[in-house]
Amino acid sequence: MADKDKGIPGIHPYDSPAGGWGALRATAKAVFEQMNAPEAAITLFRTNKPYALRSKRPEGFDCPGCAWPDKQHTSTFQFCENGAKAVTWEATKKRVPPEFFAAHTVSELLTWSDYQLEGEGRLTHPMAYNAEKDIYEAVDWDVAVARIGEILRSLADPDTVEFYTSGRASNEAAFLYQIFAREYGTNNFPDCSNMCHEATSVGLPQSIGIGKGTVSLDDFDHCELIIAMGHNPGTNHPRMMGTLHEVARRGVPIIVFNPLKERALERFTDPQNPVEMATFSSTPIASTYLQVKVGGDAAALKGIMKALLEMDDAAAPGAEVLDHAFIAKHTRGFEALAADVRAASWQDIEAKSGLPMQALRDVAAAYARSNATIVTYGMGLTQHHHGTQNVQQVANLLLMRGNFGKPGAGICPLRGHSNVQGDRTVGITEKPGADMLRRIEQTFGFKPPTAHGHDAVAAMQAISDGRSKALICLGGNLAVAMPDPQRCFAGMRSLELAVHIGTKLNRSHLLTGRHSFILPCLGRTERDLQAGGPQAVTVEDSMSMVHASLGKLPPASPHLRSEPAIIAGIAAATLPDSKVHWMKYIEDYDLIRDAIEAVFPDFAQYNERILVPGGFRLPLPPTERIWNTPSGKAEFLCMKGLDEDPVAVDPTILTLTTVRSHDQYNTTIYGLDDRYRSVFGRRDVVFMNADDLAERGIEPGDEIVVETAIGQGPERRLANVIAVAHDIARGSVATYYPEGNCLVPLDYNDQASGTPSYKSIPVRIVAARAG
Ligand SMILES: Nc1nc2c(c(=O)[nH]1)N[C@H]1C(S)=C(S)[C@@H](COP(=O)(O)OP(=O)(O)OC[C@H]3O[C@@H](n4cnc5c(=O)[nH]c(N)nc54)[C@H](O)[C@@H]3O)O[C@H]1N2
Ligand SMILES: Nc1nc2c(c(=O)[nH]1)N[C@H]1C(S)=C(S)[C@@H](COP(=O)(O)OP(=O)(O)OC[C@H]3O[C@@H](n4cnc5c(=O)[nH]c(N)nc54)[C@H](O)[C@@H]3O)O[C@H]1N2
Ligand SMILES: [Mo]
Repeated sequence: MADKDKGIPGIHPYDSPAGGWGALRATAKAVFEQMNAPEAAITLFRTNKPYALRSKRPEGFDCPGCAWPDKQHTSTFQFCENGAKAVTWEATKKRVPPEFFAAHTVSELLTWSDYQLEGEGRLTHPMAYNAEKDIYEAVDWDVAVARIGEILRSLADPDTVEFYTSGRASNEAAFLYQIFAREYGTNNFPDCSNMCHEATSVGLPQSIGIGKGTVSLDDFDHCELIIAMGHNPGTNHPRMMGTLHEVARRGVPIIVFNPLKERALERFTDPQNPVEMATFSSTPIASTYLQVKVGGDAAALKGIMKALLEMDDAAAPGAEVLDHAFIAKHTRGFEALAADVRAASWQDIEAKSGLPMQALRDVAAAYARSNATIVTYGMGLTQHHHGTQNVQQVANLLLMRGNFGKPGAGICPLRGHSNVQGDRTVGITEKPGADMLRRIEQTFGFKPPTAHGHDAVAAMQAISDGRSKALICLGGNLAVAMPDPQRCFAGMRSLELAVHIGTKLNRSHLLTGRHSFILPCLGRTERDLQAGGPQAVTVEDSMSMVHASLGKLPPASPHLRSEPAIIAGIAAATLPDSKVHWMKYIEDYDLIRDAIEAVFPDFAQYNERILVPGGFRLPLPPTERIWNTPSGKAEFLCMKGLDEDPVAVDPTILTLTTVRSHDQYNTTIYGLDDRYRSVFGRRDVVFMNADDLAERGIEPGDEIVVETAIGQGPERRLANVIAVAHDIARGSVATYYPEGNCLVPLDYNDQASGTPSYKSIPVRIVAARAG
C-alpha cells in the first residue's frame, strides 16, 4: 500500500495476516447483524456437520458458502468467516413481506443497490408482477403455478424457454428440474457453471476423461508441492486455508501464480490454532509468490514445461525429470506438445507472463524435485478466451511427471457454488449424452430431446434477440452475473414470462417481463417437512463426495416451499399428461434419489450410502489411471501460441480482471469492506500498479474512467470509480464483479466452453477530469 493512499477515505493499509482475530470479529459481526445470538450459535454448530455420530442419521446442513470438502463431516467446528456470512445471510431475521412490495414500486427498487435489495432479508410470499401498478403483489401458490403452467403450454416452441440453474440447488431439485425441462421438450440449460468452471467441464474430459478434479483431501497430506493458480482461497474457499496452513507447516513448498498479492496466500493465522491465536503469530503460505500478468498463465505454464524439457534433455540417463514410463504407457500426443512448447521463445514467454525466465526455471526445478504435485486453480485460469486450453496446459504439466493416480498428486479445480458440481452430475447440461437420454427414456417413459440447447451466453443472446420468450431461474441473479448488463437488462424486460425461484430479492427479479413471478423457497438451513416426514437433500463437493444435508431451522415464513416442491408443482401444472408422478416424489425425496440412481448408475445404492458419515465418493477413473477418452489414454493437448485472449496492439491498453471482495458472495454483497485488500466501506475502486498510475499522471484517489478497448463495438465505460495503488502486476488492473460487468461484451468469451472472459478485458484508463 503506497503511503499516498493513506489520505483516501476508506483506503487504509491492512497489515495483519489473513484469518486470526480479524476473522472471528467479522464472524461475530455477521451473526449479530443478521440473527439473534443463541440461535446463531446452534445454527453455525450444525454447519458442515451433517451427521450425528451415533445414529448416523443426517443431523445438520452443508455449508452453502463454498464447495470445499470437510475431513470427516463429524468434527465440531467446521465453519469459517465467509461460511458464517453465507449461513447468517440466509438465516437472517429480516423479512421482505408483501407490505414491502406494496410500499415500493419496481421502478423505485431498481434505483436501490444490489447490497440494499438483498439486505432487506428473506422473501416470504409468492409474488406476481402487476404491470399497471408497477408493483409485485402476493399471489396464491396454486394460482401462480397454474398461471405459469398455462403460459408455458401456450408457447409454440419449447426451445424458446430457458431453464437457468444456479449452483446452490440440491441434487434432488436439479434432477427434477432437468426431467421437467426435457419432458417439456428442450435442452436449454444455461447454468452458473457456464460462467465459472465450464472450461474444466469441457477441457478435462478431453485431457483425462473426466471434467472434475482428481484429488481428495487426503492427497494434501501426502503432496510434496502445491502450485496454486488464479484463486483466492482466503476469501472464496476459506476452509481450504486450514488445509494450506497444515501443508505449509509441513514444510511443503506452495508456489502461487496471481497478479495481485492476496494476503491469505502470503500469511495466515488459523483461527482454530490456539497457539497462533494467543501469540498473534501466523504461518507464511506461499513459499514463492509469482505476480503473473493477467492472462499470462498459459505463457507461464509453457515456460515451466519448456524448462522441464530442457532439464530432461540435459539429464544423465536414468536421471530424467519426465516420467517417460508413464508417458509411454498412459498418454498420447507428447511429441506434438514437446515440439509446441520448445517452439515458444523465452523472450515471448517472459513478455506475456511478465515473469523472468529464471523464476519459471526455479518452478520447474521445484516441480522436478517433487514426487507428488497438486495444481489448484480457480477463475483466474478459466475466465479467459482460452480458459479451456489453460486448464489443459495444467493437465499437460501434471501428465509430464505422472501426477495422476498416485497419492498426493492431481488436479484440483476450486469449484464455485456449493453444489455446482452436483447439478452437472445429475444432468444439468445443454449437451446431453446419449447414455443419459436413453436412461431417462427407460426410467420415465418419455422421449427427451436430443438437439443441443443453450448455455448461459447463448440463452442470454436468444433472450436479447427476442428468440427466447420465457426464463425460469432456479436461484441466482442471472442478469447481474452475466456480462453486458446493457444487453441483458433490456432482454429480460422483453420476456413473455420470467419465473424466479429464490430466497432473497435481487435485481434480476426486478427486470420484469410481461408476466413475472418471484417464488420464495426454503434455504439449506431450514426444515423441509413433507408428507413423508423431514427431508434431507444431497450435494456433491469439489472432490466428488456426495453427502446429505438436513436443515433444522424453522422456515423464514410458513409460505415457503422447497425447491423440489416448487419444480414438481410447475411441472405438474405445465404437463397435464406427464408420464412422471411429480407430486409423489415430493412426499419422500428417497424416491427422487432412486430415480437419480436409475438414470445415473454411479449413484448405486444412493439412499444407503448417504447414511454413512461423510457420504460416498463418485468414481474418478483417473485416480486409477483409467482414461475415459476416445483413445483410452490421457491426451497431451496443444494450445497455439501464448495468447489467452485477443492481443491489444496499443501499448497504452491495460488488461482488467474482475474479482470478488471479501464481503460478497457473487452478486450478493454482504458488506462494503474488502479488508485484506485494504478497502473499507466502498467498492468503487480500481486496483492499479503504481507505475501504471504514474505513467498516466493519475494520483491514487483520483477519480478515473475505465473504457473497454475492444474493436469497434459500442462504448463501454465504468465511471465514478477511483484509482488505488495496489501490489498488482504491471499492465494489469482489477475491479470488482459485478460492477465491472458493464465493460464486458456478451460475446466476449471462450469459444470452446462459452465462458465469458471476465478476467481479461482490454481497457483504457484516464483521469475523470481528462475523460
Ligand atoms: N465468500 C465467497 N465465497 C465464494 C464466492 C464468493 O463470491 N464469495 N464465489 C463462489 C464461486 S461461484 C466461485 S466460482 C469461487 C471463485 O473463487 P476464485 O476463483 O478464488 O474467485 P475470484 O475472486 O474470481 O478470484 C480469482 C483470483 O484470481 C486472480 N486472478 C485474476 N486474473 C488472473 C489471471 O489472469 N491469472 C491468475 N493466475 N490469477 C488471476 C485474482 O487476483 C483472484 O485472486 O468462489 C466460490 N466461493
Ligand atoms: N465480472 C464477473 N462476472 C462473474 C464472475 C466473475 O468472476 N467476474 N463470476 C461468475 C461466476 S463464477 C458465477 S458462479 C456467476 C454467479 O451467478 P449466480 O449463481 O446467478 O448468482 P448469485 O449471486 O450466486 O445468486 C444470488 C441469488 O441466489 C438466490 N439464492 C440464494 N440462495 C438460494 C437458494 O438456496 N435457493 C434458491 N433458489 N435461490 C437462492 C438469492 O435470491 C440470491 O439473490 O457469476 C459470474 N459472473
Ligand atoms: Mo462460480
